[in-house]
Amino acid sequence: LEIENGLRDALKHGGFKLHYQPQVDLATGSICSVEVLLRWRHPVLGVISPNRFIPIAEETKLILPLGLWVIDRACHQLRSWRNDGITDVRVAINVSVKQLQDESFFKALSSIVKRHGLSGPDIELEITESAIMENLSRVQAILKALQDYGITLSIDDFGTGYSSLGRLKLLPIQSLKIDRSFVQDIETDHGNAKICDGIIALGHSLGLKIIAEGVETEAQKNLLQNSGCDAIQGFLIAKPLPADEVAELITQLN
Ligand code: G
Ligand code: G
Ligand code: NA
Ligand code: MN
Repeated sequence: LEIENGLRDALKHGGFKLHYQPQVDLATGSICSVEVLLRWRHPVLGVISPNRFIPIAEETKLILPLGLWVIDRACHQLRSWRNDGITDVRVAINVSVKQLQDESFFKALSSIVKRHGLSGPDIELEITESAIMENLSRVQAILKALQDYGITLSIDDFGTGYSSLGRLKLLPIQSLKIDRSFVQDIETDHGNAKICDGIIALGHSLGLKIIAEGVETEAQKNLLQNSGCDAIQGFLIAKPLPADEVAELITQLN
């Protein structure tokens, strides 16, 4: 309850911040997208991870206004970067399945995007594999609407859920993000290296782009690149950073 009240208060009084973690296209070496990650410091409890407060926001439906706040601020930031001449990045925003199930979501999202002078293809949404697979029939229509609007969809934490090939093929998605747990020790764990290879081959056979999360070393990057992975994200490039710091990095690399 302390967290719930804290969330309500932070929504009202501007207690949240966004950080941005770059995703690098391995073919060009430049930053193609930045993942938007919510940050919150509770006035008494201190910094609380989204892993802890997002589930509470979902249970209490606070995820609906909070999710729209994230989309609005991320679009505002992207607009500001565009105005400063950073034209070649997109934002990847995490969404909860609770947001996708909300009937007013698409209209709210598209009006925010438009208000900032952006369009669907400027935005990527990330949704976890388990969330999407457990609610497949309930989210088909919204996913289709998002795709028609030009928004691309990524499956986050891929490999940790239970996607059948048949269901994966039916989803209007454009990319898979290999979960960090498979990437972490690919240099030493032969099994995990095989899993990464398998996800890359599977994804490519379905016409999907593959992003590896949690890449921390040059050796991991090289292994992934040799396996045909399209993009990487992780501490090797940068940790999640405040907007001004990520802009500096984009200017350097792109
Ligand atoms: O990098 P970090 O520890 O902040 O991320 C923890 C988890 O919280 C990740 O799984 C990430 O996808 C999730 N997360 C971060 N920001 C958001 C957000 O704005 N909305 C949702 N739904 N999840 C988020
Ligand atoms: O669930 P999701 O993949 O969105 O979680 C993102 C989380 O992973 C964030 O907490 C972020 O800080 C963390 N993260 C991002 N890159 C790395 C990395 O290279 N190594 C580790 N250990 N964590 C990372
Ligand atoms: Na994510
Ligand atoms: Mn992830």
